[in-house]
Amino acid sequence: MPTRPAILILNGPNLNMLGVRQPELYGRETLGDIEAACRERAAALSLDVDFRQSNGEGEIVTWIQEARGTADGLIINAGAYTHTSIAILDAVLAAELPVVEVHLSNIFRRERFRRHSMISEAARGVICGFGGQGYLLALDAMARILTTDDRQP
Ligand code: CA2
Repeated sequence: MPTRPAILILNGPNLNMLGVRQPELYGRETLGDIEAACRERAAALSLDVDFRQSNGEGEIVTWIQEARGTADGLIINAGAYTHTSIAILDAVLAAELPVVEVHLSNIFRRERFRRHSMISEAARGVICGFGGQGYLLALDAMARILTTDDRQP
């Protein structure tokens, strides 16, 4: 049986607090709830999912480096590092994988500093403002990217 495409889903700092604090901003779903929903959607799309969270920029960079050659696609919500991290941008560019960037909140209707993402220039697309559903939309988009011939980052 052919192996299923492997999708790495990375979550950045403080996203482990989802559903615990600030539900008015980020909703009541926990990161565990989002992971479970991703696993269900991935199974329906015949994708394998590796779902991780880290508060450390270096750890995220290392995971992205390791994804080169082991994963077929990357879905990333880098949290606040989205707006600051050249290191994560460089890692994503070097990974040469299709990337979908996700944000729970609509970063364009919040503080001005959230409107710029370092990562977007390396992403095939960006989904924001739909809460946890955004991850499922990202998986749908990734499945389509991987089933067309257009696998370039
Ligand atoms: O909207 C998103 O997904 C963000 O990536 C979330 C980040 C924020 O810095 C970005 O600008 C947009 C923050 C994640 C913090 O999540 C928390 C959840 C509950 C309680 C506290 C923080």
